Amino acid sequence: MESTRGKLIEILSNHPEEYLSGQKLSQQLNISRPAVWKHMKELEKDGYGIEAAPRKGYKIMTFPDKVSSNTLSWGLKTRWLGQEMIHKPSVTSTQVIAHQEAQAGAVHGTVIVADEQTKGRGRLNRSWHSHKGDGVWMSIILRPKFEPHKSPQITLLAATVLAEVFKTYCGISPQIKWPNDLLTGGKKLSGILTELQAEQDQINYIVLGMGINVNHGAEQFPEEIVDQATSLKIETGESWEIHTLIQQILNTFEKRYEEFIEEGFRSVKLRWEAFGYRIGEHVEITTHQQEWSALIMGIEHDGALKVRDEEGKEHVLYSAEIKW
Ligand code: BT5
Repeated sequence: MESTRGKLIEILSNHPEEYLSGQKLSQQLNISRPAVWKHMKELEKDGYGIEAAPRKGYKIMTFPDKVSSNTLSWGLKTRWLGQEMIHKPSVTSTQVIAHQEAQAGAVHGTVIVADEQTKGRGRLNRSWHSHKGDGVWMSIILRPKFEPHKSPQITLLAATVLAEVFKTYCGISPQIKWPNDLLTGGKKLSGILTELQAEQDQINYIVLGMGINVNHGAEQFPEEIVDQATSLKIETGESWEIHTLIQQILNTFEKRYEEFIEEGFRSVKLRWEAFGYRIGEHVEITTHQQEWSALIMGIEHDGALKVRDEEGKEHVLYSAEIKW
């Protein structure tokens, strides 16, 4: 993060054992000493523990476990994703804010994060429960140059990114239920919602929403989903810092998105199938409100679901619901 406060935190954290004088900091940052003091107060508001010792200077004592646009940005290793970071304590849905921001011209890679959503949404007008402070409720604005028909591939890409982070960073073994559910232990840990604003052959923007249950105990889930929902804490027995988890996701997403743009869906497909839910098994599927049995074969080169019905006939599905 290139802002003055970002530089200040970088200097302080590079000198964990030392007091740095207000004068030295003001010279390094090219700002006045009162301005240094003001930034320190802002850092304290963000949850940083700063010790100010007379005649010695400032020293950082503790880092915050708090989500703010500052804590989300510090330490983020991306080049474009999340360089514009919007954090809100409470929103109806980060998707709604993202659409507003995108329509007002927000740049590719803008990220919107909320502590709470009062009207979080899933697909097909379903709702998404977003308990305050316990999860990742985030939307990313993308402005890709590819054709609109490829946009569902972004959902699958996002699912592989989350699966990769859950596996490598949190040490769990997630599965991806086509197209947008992340499951672990047979329960839903995370959901993805991709919304598109496009003309016939051109995407204006995509809003990619990700919801992850992080520090919920079972008692935080409403009754209607408690049997089917889980959280990282339930699965691992540990609490997770939300802003650090978001940074892991953004760092990984930027890398995988760039690979996808350069190499196409091939790299996503391989990774997706490695995490695919019940590949090679018989499941119940709903398409156009009809339920039928099928064997999941995998996904097509474009991300569609490939199944074989009971008569042995193969189908390529662009819209379907797999029953758990
Ligand atoms: C999804 O829809 O799974 C997409 C969820 C996307 C949520 C993110 S949060 C940030 C951004 N802002 C939003 O407003 N949305 C996005 P779908 O596949 O339709 O699944 C919805 C169903 O999952 C619901 O009908 C419930 O059965 C179940 N559900 C709702 N909340 C849940 C939760 N927190 N954990 C697990 N399952 C949940």
